[in-house]
Amino acid sequence: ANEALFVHPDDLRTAFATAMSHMYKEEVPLYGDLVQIVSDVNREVISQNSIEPPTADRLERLMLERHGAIRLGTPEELGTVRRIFALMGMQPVGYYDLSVAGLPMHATCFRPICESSLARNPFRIFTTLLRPELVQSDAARDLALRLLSERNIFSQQLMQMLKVAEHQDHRLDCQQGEVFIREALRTFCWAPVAAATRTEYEILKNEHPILADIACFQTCHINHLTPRTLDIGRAQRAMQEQHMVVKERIEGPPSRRFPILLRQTSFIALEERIQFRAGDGAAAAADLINGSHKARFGEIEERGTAVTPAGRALYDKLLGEALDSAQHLSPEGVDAMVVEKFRSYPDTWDELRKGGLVYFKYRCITKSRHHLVNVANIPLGLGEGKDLERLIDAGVVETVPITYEDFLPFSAAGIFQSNLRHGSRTNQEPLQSRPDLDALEAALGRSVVDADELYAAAQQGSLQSCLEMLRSVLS
Ligand code: OOG
Ligand code: NI
Repeated sequence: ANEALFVHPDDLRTAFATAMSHMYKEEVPLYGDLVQIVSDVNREVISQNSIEPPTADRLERLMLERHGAIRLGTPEELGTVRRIFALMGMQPVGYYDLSVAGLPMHATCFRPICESSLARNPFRIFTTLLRPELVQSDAARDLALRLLSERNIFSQQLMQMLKVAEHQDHRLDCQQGEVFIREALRTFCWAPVAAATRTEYEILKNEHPILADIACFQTCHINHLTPRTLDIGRAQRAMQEQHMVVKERIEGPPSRRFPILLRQTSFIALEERIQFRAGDGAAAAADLINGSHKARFGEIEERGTAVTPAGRALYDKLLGEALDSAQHLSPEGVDAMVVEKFRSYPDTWDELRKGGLVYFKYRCITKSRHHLVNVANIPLGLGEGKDLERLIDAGVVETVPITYEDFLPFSAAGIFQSNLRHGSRTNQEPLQSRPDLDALEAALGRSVVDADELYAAAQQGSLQSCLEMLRSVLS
């Protein structure tokens, strides 16, 4: 085969993400409005704050950047989805136990992991998998499993392309790439004719609304696509001005001078028309029965710096304390409590970095030997520890925050909850359960990547090349 004919996985991912965004705009026009709001806000922020966006990421990446979410029913579905995303350079990163929030599911995030791919397009898909063992009613569980066993969400041509790619060192040429994207979109599109009857749908929905969404349809529809905003407060106000029904609170940390992790909010899932299969006993079996379903919503997010395990422990502690003491408060009361508690989360770059709370990259910005030796007084035999602080103080080495590329399980749970109708078991009542990483990895057919290891390696790698650079200038 001619090497030059193969599409680079980064390009395949961008083509797929773009096609997905077009499809979702057609399906949910309000998503198009959201993208417009976010791009207007981003432009304003950039023009008001100087040319550079207030993030380490380039504007080009920012405009492309989206994450989406899908909900899968079976381990086999997850296994195939893993193969689909692998061709686009996306790997499963992290394990999210959603049972802590009363959801019978666990999740991972498919995303690129190497720095150059992340810089080109960090497209991510938050992917949940049903855990039938956490469904309490035997009848509902059996019904869900039967419906899932009867569906096939992957077209033959898609399966064919996966095989072809796997015989070509996991690559596709342009023409194959086009077929692949077209067929992959079918898996994630909206199919408003349910594979269930109204009664079956109701049984699942009464058990847990998420169960009806997972098991009653012939596709695993993408349920949102999220653009990244530079100012979530401003974007949220713009959403309200356009009369979108917006979730009551922004999830995640409060607004800060040095943003960490991610803040998210959404417009509430739309009530959409669907059709149910007529029951077997119905007179005219071909007739479809009108109904409606709520699953798809629009979300925006603001991303900050990735935090170390110590930074994460502090985040979890403060958020936990805030939510515990705010249990009976209004959404505004909860926000005020979160702001109050987070006063003890350092918010200067120096404290965050020296306290080992965030991940960042070292960048050498002086390459002149004269400057290093005579102006910055850097010793010729450069060591690591103290010298590094001196290099930073002298402006020879600069530190750049590393963007958080992942998700937050409690924010995800908050997003889920606000999109489920208020029903019996939906209000954060924890299920009796434990995480089950082994089961998720067995379904994937591989292990999940540890996000912390990626951030730590990026930080360490930048330190190494920075020191090598300085040593070579000084030698
Ligand atoms: C996924 C919700 C989680 C996020 O951004 O945390 C999520 C879902 O509703 O399927 O997308
Ligand atoms: Ni999301």
